[in-house]
Amino acid sequence: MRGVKPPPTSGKFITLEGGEGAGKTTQIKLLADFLKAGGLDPIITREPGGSPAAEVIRSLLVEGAVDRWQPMTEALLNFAARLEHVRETIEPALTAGRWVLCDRFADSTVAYQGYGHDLGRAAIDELHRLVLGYFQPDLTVILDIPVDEGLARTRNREQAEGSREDRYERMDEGFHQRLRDGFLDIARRNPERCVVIDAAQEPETVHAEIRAVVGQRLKVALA
Ligand code: T5A
Repeated sequence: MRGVKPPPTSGKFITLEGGEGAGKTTQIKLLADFLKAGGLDPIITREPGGSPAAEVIRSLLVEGAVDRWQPMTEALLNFAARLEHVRETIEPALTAGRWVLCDRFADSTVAYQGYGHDLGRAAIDELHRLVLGYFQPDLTVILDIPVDEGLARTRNREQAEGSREDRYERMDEGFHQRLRDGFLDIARRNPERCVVIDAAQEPETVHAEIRAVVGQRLKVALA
């Protein structure tokens, strides 16, 4: 599959990216509801995970200590899960003409393992080409929020739900700042694919900006 370009599709592939607590899950649901109201039938999916085999790999990744794996092992596991996810879930949906809304994709490996864990962008890009060729989203929305605000949101949610901290939330502030800078760098390097949105705003304001960007970038008239 190396170097193979994706098949022609009529569906659209949109990814939402950002650091911890940026609001991706919240915004994907709002976008899906909006698209459904407009007559589309989008699927919502997520990474790591999104297909039966990829969910098995997710359980290895999201459980346990943050230093359970070498950073390169983590990158390899994320790409192994991603290959399953793309082949089993994303490509079939796109080929069937459906829109795919994905909570995190390959930019998260660039940001977390490449920038956060210092593997470097080039190593992750090389891995991407090896595993997925030139397959990329049609549009990537990067939800940008100051580190302390994003972490405060996730901690409030955990207190409200009584859930435990995500393993990456335990990393130091320098790590989270590298993530934020990494996502902004990805956006600068890929202006045709990526749009940065200020995620510190009210959820409805963020949603309205995402709707506008989807309409403009994908050249679709959305009610
Ligand atoms: N990872 C992933 C890698 O290291 N490498 C990779 O290649 C990939 C793909 C996945 C972890 O794996 C790492 C990154 C992650 O650490 P996960 O469990 O899937 O972990 O969790 P996350 O993707 O980090 O998602 P979260 O659920 O933690 O955050 P979201 O989805 O960005 O935020 P959301 O919508 O759940 O909102 C968080 C809280 O804030 C509130 C919400 O109600 C919620 O309580 N909120 C707002 N509050 C105020 N104003 C707004 N605008 C708000 N929007 C949301």
